[in-house]
Amino acid sequence: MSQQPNPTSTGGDKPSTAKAAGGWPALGSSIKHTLKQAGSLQIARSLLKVNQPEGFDCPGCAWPDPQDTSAFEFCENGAKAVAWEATRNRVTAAFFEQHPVCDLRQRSGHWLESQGRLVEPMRYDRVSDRYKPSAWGDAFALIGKRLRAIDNPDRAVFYTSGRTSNEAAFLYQLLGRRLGTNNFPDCSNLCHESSGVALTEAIGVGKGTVTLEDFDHADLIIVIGQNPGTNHPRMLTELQKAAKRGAKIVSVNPMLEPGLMAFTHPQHAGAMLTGKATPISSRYLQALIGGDLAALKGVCKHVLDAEAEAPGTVLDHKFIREHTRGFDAFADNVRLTDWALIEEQSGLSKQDLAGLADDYIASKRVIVCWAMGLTQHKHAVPTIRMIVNLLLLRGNLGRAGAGACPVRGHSNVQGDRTMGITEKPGEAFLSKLGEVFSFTPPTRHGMGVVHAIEAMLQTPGHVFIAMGGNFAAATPDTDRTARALENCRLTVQVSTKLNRSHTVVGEDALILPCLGRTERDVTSCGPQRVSVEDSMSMVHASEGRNPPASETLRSEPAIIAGIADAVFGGGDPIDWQQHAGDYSLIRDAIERVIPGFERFNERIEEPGGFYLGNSARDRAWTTASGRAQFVAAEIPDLTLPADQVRLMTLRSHDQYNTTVYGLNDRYRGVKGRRDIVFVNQDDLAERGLVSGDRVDIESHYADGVPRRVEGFEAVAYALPRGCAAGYFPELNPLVSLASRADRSHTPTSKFIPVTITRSRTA
Ligand SMILES: Nc1nc2c(c(=O)[nH]1)N[C@H]1C(S)=C(S)[C@@H](COP(=O)(O)OP(=O)(O)OC[C@H]3O[C@@H](n4cnc5c(=O)[nH]c(N)nc54)[C@H](O)[C@@H]3O)O[C@H]1N2
Ligand SMILES: Nc1nc2c(c(=O)[nH]1)N[C@H]1C(S)=C(S)[C@@H](COP(=O)(O)OP(=O)(O)OC[C@H]3O[C@@H](n4cnc5c(=O)[nH]c(N)nc54)[C@H](O)[C@@H]3O)O[C@H]1N2
Ligand SMILES: [Mo]
Repeated sequence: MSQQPNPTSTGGDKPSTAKAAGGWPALGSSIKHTLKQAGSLQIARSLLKVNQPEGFDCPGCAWPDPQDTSAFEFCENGAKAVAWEATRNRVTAAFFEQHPVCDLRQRSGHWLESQGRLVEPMRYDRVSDRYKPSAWGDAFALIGKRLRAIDNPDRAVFYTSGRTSNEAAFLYQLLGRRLGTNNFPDCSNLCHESSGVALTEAIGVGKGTVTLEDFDHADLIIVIGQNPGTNHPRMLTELQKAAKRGAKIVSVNPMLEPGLMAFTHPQHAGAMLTGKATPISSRYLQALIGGDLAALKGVCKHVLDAEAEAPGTVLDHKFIREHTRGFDAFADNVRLTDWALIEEQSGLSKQDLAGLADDYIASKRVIVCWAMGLTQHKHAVPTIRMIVNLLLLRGNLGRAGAGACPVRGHSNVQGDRTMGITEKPGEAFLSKLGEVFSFTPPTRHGMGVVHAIEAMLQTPGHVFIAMGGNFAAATPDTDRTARALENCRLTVQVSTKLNRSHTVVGEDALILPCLGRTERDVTSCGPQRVSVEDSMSMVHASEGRNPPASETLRSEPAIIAGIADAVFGGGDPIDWQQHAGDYSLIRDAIERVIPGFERFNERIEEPGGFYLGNSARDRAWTTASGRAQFVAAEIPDLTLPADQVRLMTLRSHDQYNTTVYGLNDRYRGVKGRRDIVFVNQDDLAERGLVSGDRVDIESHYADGVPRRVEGFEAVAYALPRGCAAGYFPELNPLVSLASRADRSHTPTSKFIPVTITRSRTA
């Protein structure tokens, strides 16, 4: 189904109120949030410091900052993230006295986080089923004891979420490897892992190849499987600028996302006063969920057909010859693929795909952006490789205004990987690390998220430490993951706010409260700052300005050093406390271990930071063949049994991952609830249901284990037949741990076969 940008729902009566993204309502709502959460003066001051050379990096998304940082380089959802951290509410020892864990377990994620900032270390007491205060020293001693007692270092699991700074991440991986394990599952495993795997195979580097400047030069920007209006609002500025100067923007998404259709810039008073929105997408292709591989292959087929009709005028033959391998096999495979199959499996007509192919051929410079709509699928890796195939056909890699742009999620998820937070570290990295710190790091690969959950399920006695995040809620198969955590000898959560993971405890459990990104971090050596890397490989400094939520809080590096001293007994050749006292020493070590960080301490002084570089951008292909690699991929058959539909789990406009700010999803027209499922109207009718009915949702996997959620409200929505959508994390209980993207092992959170039936509980 192809849609002209017409922001009304075609699927039903309910959320047909889709509006242009941005504008006054966006600004109004961020300010409301801000005032509700914190002292308004402090927040106003904080917001002025977001993404400024002298301020802190926005703890929201990983979209880069423009070089000319105007006074307000923040967006509605960035403002929410800042305000959420700066709340005046506190979770004190008295709170835990009042609320046993069995009570906390009954509360919603929204309620838990709304209680405010964690202020002191707490240890779980099984007898009273309550968290009780623990001195920092006692908490570290317990972790040290448990880590020393494990019979094998691979029984330790070090999870990382993507807000952790480069400095903390580097120290954290050093701790784990010094202990002897590469068990570093991280939120990347749940997020852009498929992009990393696909890009590394195809172009030798697992990161995006474009910089922000490229958006000023692109003639065509394809946004596929991403909802920037909600999740990367500052990207809309680039899309709007591009649209205004005549570049084409094509969206491929099963859901008609208002934020991809039109945009009003909240910082441009003119547009806001007149209410004039800039149309964004010039073409909107409503593919089937998981239909992107077929769709992209169809576009490639058109491009190859056009070349056959006018040889030498469409493909970049010189580029293909000099820079790539595998073209002939790829092209043969595409030619042999049937249009009927492409149309059936993508849900798009040959004509729709020809339109996109014509845009592609007419454009000199093309950028393709994507996010979770592609990565969290069984066929994610070949799908992303098909994006690269398409780009390679006309040399759209390593050229100004063109390239691959996986848009990252967490503000430092990319930096954490660069720092070595990975279960599969490279040999060069390990040997440098060993050389610089005089020890022998383990070379055995460790476990990513799903493998760690399986191991913890199977073998009791692991020690699980989480540097941020909300492991229990963000992972699939909620019940099994809970059992895996409960099987642990010790679970440790380093957190800023209370969340579901604190209610799922191992035999012993600790909550260690830490400073947030927005807060001042002063050690005995003076004020410290940290660094982060954005989605486009820019590394820059971040320095918190707000007073800490409590004097008791420690920084992440201080907590890591405390654990290290407790494990290694203080006599370790690595001086952990010294590093945690002076982050410039950590940066010196990073410079010695990781290429690209030469003169690190000096260069983060530069306003805007520095570019880490990307070999593929320079057309240096560090693949096995030394060339960029085309690959053929067969279109999978995604047909479901007649009674099933395919469900994707999404973010609302009022959440940051498992952090739920509020119960509205403004652009999609939803108010006051999250227990809903969006379904095509005809699919509802076929089941004797109408919008507003209560339904139960059950997923279906080969293991036959019943996984269901009950009493959700069905909402008719403009989705293709056979496609449904609902919110993450409420629907995570439906995702089987065994259902993963091929090769990247990313849980297939947007590829869930379900039946939707009238609720038994209604
Ligand atoms: N405000 C806010 N900002 C965020 C976050 C947040 O929760 N809140 N999270 C951060 C993180 S960690 C991440 S990873 C990013 C996530 O950013 P997104 O990837 O934009 O997030 P999702 O809500 O998961 O939305 C995925 C989009 O993909 C579409 N989609 C789903 N399946 C398919 C498919 O098969 N094909 C196609 N073509 N499209 C599909 C959905 O309709 C939806 O529009 O955002 C980051 N920024
Ligand atoms: N079904 C489904 N599941 C998904 C997804 C999906 O689209 N669908 N998306 C996946 C994706 S893309 C991601 S990235 C993961 C996210 O998974 P996580 O990164 O594990 O989860 P978050 O919700 O971002 O973590 C929120 C918690 O982090 C803590 N926190 C916040 N700031 C800080 C800080 O500065 N330091 C520390 N130490 N802690 C802090 C707070 O206590 C807060 O409660 O979820 C994944 N899970
Ligand atoms: Mo993410």
